[in-house]
Amino acid sequence: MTANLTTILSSKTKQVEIYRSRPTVMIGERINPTGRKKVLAALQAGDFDIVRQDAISQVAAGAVVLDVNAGVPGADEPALLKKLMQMVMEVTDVPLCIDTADPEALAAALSVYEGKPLVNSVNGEERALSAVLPLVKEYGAAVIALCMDDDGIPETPEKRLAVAGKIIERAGKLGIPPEDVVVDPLALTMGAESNAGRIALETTALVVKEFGVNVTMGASNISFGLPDRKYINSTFIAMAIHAGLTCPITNPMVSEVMLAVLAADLAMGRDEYAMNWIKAYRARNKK
Ligand code: THG
Repeated sequence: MTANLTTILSSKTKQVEIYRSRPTVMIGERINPTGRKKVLAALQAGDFDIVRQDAISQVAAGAVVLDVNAGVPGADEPALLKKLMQMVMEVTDVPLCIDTADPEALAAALSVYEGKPLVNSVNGEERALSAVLPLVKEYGAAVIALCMDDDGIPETPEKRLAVAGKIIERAGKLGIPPEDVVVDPLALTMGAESNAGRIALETTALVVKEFGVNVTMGASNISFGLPDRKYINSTFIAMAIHAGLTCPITNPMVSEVMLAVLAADLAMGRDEYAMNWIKAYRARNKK
């Protein structure tokens, strides 16, 4: 059992600490045209209001970091990502999670970011490691390590653990400390593979035990294509928090999910005197 590590992210004015005995850090998923058709249509029409609105409303709902993805087919991703990030930084003051697979877009985004962002993401493919990790080091960022490599997504938790280990080691060689590597065990849709949830949960537990690093997940992926997603997502996220998840990328505006996170934090001893639970209760009942 390794000691739990603390990952620190920051914006110009705010610092966020990710640590296993502290409240779960919600990373808002909604600014993502690849994951949301409405955002895609708005961006294609040159309408950016939805981005500002999604930034403000996710923070109001409890997100303390915002994921920003600018994957619009045919668009100039470096320029668009920079623009979306600047827009989000104008209307909120939370740290950002830069969601791109394009190293050029990543470099552009890092150059305009003020603070310490979370780079989303690097994986174990040789090409990704050599393109992304030097940028992470240069800008002093933290990075999400996806448990997949040149051979694809491993089917067993042990093999995913090995990919995480490889990425942590490569990062270390460049001077990126393990606390700045946040592992993503990969939450895939359970509608297509009924073991997807279990594998993500078991990988999470192994990664925590072996490396003590923080763990993220695109936690809503799990229910793609299934009905009544909010019940699946809220149950799964509580289980993942028990396994060691510390900073899910998810939708804080789904109250079932937010309540499950608050209740799981309480059950895990991450909510001293139940302050967060009571605060959220009062906020709900004021309306
Ligand atoms: N790991 C990491 N980053 C990620 C993911 C991950 N980033 C992208 C994604 N996965 C997480 N983001 C989302 C965003 C939206 C949804 C799920 C994950 C989602 N969208 C609804 C849908 O598709 O049905 C909403 C659709 C809509 O409004 O149009 O569920 O795994 N590191």
